Amino acid sequence: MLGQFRKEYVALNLPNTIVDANSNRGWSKRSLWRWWNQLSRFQRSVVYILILAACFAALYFLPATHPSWNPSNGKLNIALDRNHVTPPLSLLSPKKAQPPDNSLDKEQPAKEAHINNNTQKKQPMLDKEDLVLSGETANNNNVGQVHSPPRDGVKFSGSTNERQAAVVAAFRHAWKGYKKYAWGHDHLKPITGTFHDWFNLGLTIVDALDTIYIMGLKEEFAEAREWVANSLHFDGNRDVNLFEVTIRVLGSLLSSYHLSGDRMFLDKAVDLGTRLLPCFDSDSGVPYSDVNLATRKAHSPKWSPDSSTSEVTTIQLEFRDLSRCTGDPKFEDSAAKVSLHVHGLEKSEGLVPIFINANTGHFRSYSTITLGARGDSYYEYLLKQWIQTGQTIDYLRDDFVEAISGVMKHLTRRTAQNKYLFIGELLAGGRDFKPKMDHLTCYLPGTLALGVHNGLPQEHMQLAEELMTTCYQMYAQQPTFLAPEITYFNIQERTTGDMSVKTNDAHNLLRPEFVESLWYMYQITGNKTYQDWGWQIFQAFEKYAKVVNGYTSIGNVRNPVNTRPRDMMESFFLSETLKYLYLLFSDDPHILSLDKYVLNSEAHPLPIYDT
Ligand code: DMJ
Repeated sequence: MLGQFRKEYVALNLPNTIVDANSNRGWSKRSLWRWWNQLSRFQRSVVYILILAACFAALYFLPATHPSWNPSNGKLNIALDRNHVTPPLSLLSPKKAQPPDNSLDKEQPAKEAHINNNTQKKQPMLDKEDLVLSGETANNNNVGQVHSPPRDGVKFSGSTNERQAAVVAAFRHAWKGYKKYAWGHDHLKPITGTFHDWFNLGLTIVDALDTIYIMGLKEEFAEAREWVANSLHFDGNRDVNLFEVTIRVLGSLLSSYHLSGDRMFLDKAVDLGTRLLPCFDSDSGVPYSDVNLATRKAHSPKWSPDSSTSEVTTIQLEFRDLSRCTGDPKFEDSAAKVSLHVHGLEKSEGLVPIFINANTGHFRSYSTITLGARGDSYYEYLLKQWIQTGQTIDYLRDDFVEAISGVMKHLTRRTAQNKYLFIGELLAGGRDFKPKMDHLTCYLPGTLALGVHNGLPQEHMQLAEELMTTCYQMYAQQPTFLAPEITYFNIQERTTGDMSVKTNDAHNLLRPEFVESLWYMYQITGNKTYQDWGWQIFQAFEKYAKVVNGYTSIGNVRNPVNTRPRDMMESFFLSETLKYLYLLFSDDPHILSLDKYVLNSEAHPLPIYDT
């Protein structure tokens, strides 16, 4: 029996016997028929079974976009592969995006005239080899594509000069203190050698991940990765702020995924993103500010019925990227709708009030207009979303350009003495002008330069350069060479001094905005003065903020002999301030190319897509 079976098996080895590949001669129909007749019934049954099995295997393994047999209803289906779900780009098609009566289309020709023709629609973005596209390569857009980073990660050389090495040493010093006294907690309190928890998410570790990666600190990256993989959990019964957790945690996880190629970071990002989604379940789609990650219940801030405008409009880069990495459109859908909604609201020459109600979807009347706290990154994400999507969503660019015209017209003034240009605030729905500028506003010159780099009006660059001088003066005029949180400007004629600082505003939180702008300006202009300014500021941090166990925010920048240390090192010092300084001092001007990456509001680089 065994012998018979062996013989039959050999006789059924069709591919080798039917076609002689070398001679390219096949069997004739007759010989095939003769061969068939010589088979026993058993042998024929085996052939039938093999053919049937081959058919089933083909049906099973064919890509799901191909017609498939549905045994339950006996019909042919066209199934959608999960990796090929159409992302919500149709939602953002500029024509659909603009409500007819508020359409900017009418103004398009005038606006287009402001755009640099030579640089419009730049295309370099991510090189094809930088991206491994799973699924079919699509035509000219990202519909149906899922982006994956290079498997071995992006390569960085580590520090190449003394200034960079000094920044790395500062990072290590901060990291050492954090490890010793606050490991796994949100923030280090370096004076008392304790910690501070805000969301219980190990914020400093997570926020610093990509800085560590870019600096080439392998050991630190390994220990941080290990903590994220094993100890970062999102099921704690605690409210978190949607915006803060999105820019610091989601942004960093995604960035770390893109840079390192380590899928674990994406898995964590998906878990977190899913838990944040209930924020969008409001009547208007404008998100509530807070959510409990365990119960997934979202609500407005405890202190107000409204969300901050900058917060609800500074989550789109991250949620879009999460969709592009997973092929699941729900994240991008939810967040992009918010931008579209805000686009449709009435504004005053592109400028927005700082509060918006999640249920009604309306701005709070008479609230302040500012490029500082609660307003700032609304403008930043208009531009950066436009860049992230390959300059394909016109309304984002148009709203940005309109807003900057509004800023120039309504918010800028000059000091009486030295004619420094600054950006003030409008109170009571625009009735009163306040000559006050938050340090936060110093992000704007960098963002303007980024816009010009992408073809926006040259006059934005003049505004950027003037604001750089003013922001620099905000540092240089203090005896500590550190800027206060808020500066007031003197616009009355026949007065002396350009700026003043109130006691309650004299603190410095180790914020990044000015060094962020220095990096953009240096990258885009090549002017080394910006590097030198950054070096002066870095030295001031070394002198007045460095303590035995890390770096501390200080309470008074006006008094070098008593800076009143506040015993707090926020995660953005490692995530942003030190990262931007490190990038600023790089010998390689394209260490992080502005044509490949767009940095989120917390300095986490995300890829630029082509749509
Ligand atoms: C950071 O968390 C982000 O840059 C945010 O957009 C504004 N404030 C801080 C840093 O100052």
